[in-house]
Amino acid sequence: SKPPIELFFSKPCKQTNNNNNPLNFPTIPLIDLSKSDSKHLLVKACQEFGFFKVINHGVPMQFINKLESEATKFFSSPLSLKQKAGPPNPFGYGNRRLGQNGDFGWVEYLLLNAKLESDHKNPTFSVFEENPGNFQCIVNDYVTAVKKMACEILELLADEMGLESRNVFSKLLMDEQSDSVFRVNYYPPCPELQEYEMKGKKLIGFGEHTDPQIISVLRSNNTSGLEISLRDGSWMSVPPDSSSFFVNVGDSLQVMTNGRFKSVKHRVVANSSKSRLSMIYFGGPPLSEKIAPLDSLMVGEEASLYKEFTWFEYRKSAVNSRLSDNRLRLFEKI
Ligand code: GA4
Repeated sequence: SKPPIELFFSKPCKQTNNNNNPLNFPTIPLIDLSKSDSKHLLVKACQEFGFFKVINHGVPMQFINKLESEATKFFSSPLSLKQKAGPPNPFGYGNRRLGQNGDFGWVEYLLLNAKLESDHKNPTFSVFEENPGNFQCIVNDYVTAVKKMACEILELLADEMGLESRNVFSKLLMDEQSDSVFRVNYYPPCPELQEYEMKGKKLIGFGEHTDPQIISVLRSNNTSGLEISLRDGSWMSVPPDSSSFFVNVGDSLQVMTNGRFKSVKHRVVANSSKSRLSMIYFGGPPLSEKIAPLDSLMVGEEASLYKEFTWFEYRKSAVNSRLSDNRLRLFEKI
């Protein structure tokens, strides 16, 4: 059954408009990883936005391009073939349905385990007919490089904050048991979009949410669509840049920093003429890991803002939630 298109429209909402207020208009923090003074800016970006753009990231363009072209090939193949790689429970191909609780988006996707095993029998990969192992290798190369960058960022953050050791965050991603996910999203153009012309409404590709993990690293082609929610509740459109990465703080990092860093609410809106392709690495801890504010970060009598929980509990609660739910609220101390 095909869900009606009305389900994909957002309610009318406030948009940030830089013409109104050119002086106060916030810009997305830019982090140059090749510069030694980026640490301070990184911490500031995580506190103020929970979001930033990274250049000189060190991920070889060749890995990015290979993955982009394989993914594009996959999404342009017949639906019947793509469906052989689905449904995504928990991993595989998904179409319009997001999660298990009735969320929809104008999007197709591949959800993969980011664990780098050479499991060529993985049913998701068997649809890459001529050579399933090849796709696995391309994903492995890309994920390995992006994970390395994510760890570098997490180490710079720990360092700048003067934490007990610079790998307090990165060791969770490096752990063999790390519960990390990799996702490729394909947002097809929606020609009906103009027909609908619902004033103030937008066609939602991926509805508003925060990411539950520690850190998310996104790369997209040059089609716009990503928006982040600012403190005043307005939506700011993120200009796409295919040669850079965009990073956001996840709920778990917000908890581990006792709320100093903010997980950013974000969403993707559809485009009427161009397709958008994005690939996101979600760095998560092992399932048994206790997620709690780091001791070395608490000052004086500072108390934890959160009840104690493991990543297993948080992930379970996330899987049972709707996309737009405030998942952290359940774990906040009153
Ligand atoms: C959002 C971040 C990641 O894409 C994801 C998503 C997950 C899914 O697609 O299965 C969820 C969503 C995400 C949070 C709430 C639940 C679970 C869809 C959904 C409605 C893979 C993740 O870890 O959480």
